[in-house]
Amino acid sequence: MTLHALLWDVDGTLAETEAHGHRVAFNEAFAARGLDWHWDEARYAKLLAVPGGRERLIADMDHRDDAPAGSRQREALADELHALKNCRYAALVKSSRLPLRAGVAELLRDCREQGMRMAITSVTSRSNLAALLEVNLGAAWERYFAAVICGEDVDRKKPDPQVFELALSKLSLQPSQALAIEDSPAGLAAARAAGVPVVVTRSQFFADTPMHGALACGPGLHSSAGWCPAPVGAGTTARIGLDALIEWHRAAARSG
Ligand code: XBP
Ligand code: MG
Repeated sequence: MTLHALLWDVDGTLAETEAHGHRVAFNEAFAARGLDWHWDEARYAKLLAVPGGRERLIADMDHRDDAPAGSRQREALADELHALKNCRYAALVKSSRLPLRAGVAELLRDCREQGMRMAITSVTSRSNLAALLEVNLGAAWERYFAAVICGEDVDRKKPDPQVFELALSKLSLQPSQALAIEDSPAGLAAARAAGVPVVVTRSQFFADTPMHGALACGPGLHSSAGWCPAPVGAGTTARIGLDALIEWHRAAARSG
């Protein structure tokens, strides 16, 4: 089975956006709304089990005595905080504090040079994605991608497979013709539930999390060191390029 497209996750995969991006912006939103709430990195690491910023806010309120009592009021507050957070996040991104992860620009370049189609398969809000990619890839960032699927496009977020199913349908591909690049257990589960093979680049908050069922898993695309399985033919300093992804994909297709 030949590889026809790479499906890119955003938060944690294209860039380390959580600790110094979304988390900081959530805290700024709490302060702007006059709430004495603060998510430190330890609390945020736990909350990241819930994909989607709005959903994360509601999950946190379930554990707070000072959150609104009714579910309608909680949802209204979550909407308000989420909108504030996304504005703050865009401002943080525009101040260029969130670069692409090492090795990402090179893999994007491989794909463009070799005619490999790419899509975005993220459950983040479209405005967050646009802010991040405009700063890092330029105003014409959408030209990199044959499909862009975000949180607004789906009813159910990861680990539900919907984001991947939608991307495959837009690309007119079978799941086994694509390869997802993910950093989180929810992303891995979502892609696998859609039948899409997955390569995992570990991010800050999922550095030690078990990633069962990934074709390959490693600390980052910038180096072959620490990858399991090791990419065929690569020295330990060579980056993970499109050739390595194609080889992992081919080996998995061969073994059935
Ligand atoms: C990761 C997420 C997102 C972000 C916050 O998305 O769970 O919810 O943390 O973004 P992915 P929003 O890894 O699929 O890119 O606040 O816009 O939901
Ligand atoms: Mg992610």
